[in-house]
Amino acid sequence: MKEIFITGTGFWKPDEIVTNDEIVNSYNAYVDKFNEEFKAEIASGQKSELSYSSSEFIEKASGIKTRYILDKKNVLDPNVMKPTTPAELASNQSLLAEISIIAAKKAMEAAKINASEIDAVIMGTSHSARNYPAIAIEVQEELGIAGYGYDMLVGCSSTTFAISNAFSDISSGLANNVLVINPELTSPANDFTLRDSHFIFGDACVATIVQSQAINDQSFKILNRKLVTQFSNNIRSDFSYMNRTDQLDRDDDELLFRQNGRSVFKEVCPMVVTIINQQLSDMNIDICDIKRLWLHQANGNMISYVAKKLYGDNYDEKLAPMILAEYGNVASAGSVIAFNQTSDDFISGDKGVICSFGAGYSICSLVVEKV
Ligand code: CO8
Repeated sequence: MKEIFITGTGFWKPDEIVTNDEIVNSYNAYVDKFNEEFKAEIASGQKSELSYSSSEFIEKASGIKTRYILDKKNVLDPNVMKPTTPAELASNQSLLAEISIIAAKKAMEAAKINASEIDAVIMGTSHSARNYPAIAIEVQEELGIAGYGYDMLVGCSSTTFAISNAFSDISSGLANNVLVINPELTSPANDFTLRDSHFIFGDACVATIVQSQAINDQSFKILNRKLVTQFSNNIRSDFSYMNRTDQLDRDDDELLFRQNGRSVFKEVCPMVVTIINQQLSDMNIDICDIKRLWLHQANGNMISYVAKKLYGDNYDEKLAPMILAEYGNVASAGSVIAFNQTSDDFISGDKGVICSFGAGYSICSLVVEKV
């Protein structure tokens, strides 16, 4: 069995940070505008009056304090409430490719590897900019990488599933060195006029180099992978090429991200605990020997639920970092950005778990060890 390593990671985030107060003020201005505009419909019961959002609720319910968003001005404008993005045309570089290239260059620099040494590019994301040609192939061409590239969609587990695919491609002999890219532009898919989810997401992109050799002393060996999916409609995005033919005539906004957040919380957290426990038990590893859990960054209460069940109620918060306080939920990029930000203190032999969970449902847990 080949040994396979994560040898470097890098990430991109937008320049502008948006605080809870800023996003709440914008939402509440939208509420005032809506309630005034639809006063008659609200009075006759045809429409429901909207209620204010609050920073206190957001921080308590999610742990999120800020997020980085692509086009702050338009997202916060109560008359717009969405970002504007450059046109995706054959003549332009795709925005997903552009941010992937920035993250990829940082990952390649961290791994000390050149494009000419990479054999494949795998792009995983919860929303792609187009059906084809693959963003991975565009990035491959732009960076001058030989071999092959492909895109895959696995919701919030797209990053870890893509790393797992890189592992499989390397262990089967298809490739030696793989670039995994995970652009997560969530803001175009987020309905900023929805009170229960307007605050959740941030934009980001992460890139990971997966190799058949630990070429630097920053590398982490991937010891084990565990992947589980279970169908659920509790997180859905219905945006599809079939919207034009399904005769439902739904507005764009109705096709965006929707979730039953409380059910997701209740159903997914116990699954994650069971999966990590099973995985560690199969490997004969005690949880005390896991120095850090880099968990999916959707909600701080979910992270502490999982960490408490695994480590015990009085666990040290450093064991399960919450980068979501600064970045928000950056979909599948979250667990690997947490790994990127909080793995510098690992010494040879230290072990950690990178675990994503969310839409699908999809869960992927990777046990890694510092070389
Ligand atoms: N301000 C003030 N009050 C609010 C607000 C608000 N903004 N929103 C809701 N409330 C109120 C509700 O009306 C309710 O009031 P009442 O009790 O009087 O009925 C009360 O607060 C409680 O509401 P909830 O039960 O909805 O609140 P929760 O405590 O469950 O918190 C969360 C809501 C934060 C959404 C929480 O349920 C959660 O995070 N769940 C997990 C969700 C999750 O992990 N989802 C996965 C996300 S999907 C993903 O990660 C990738 C998807 C792809 C990217 C998508 C791009 C757009």
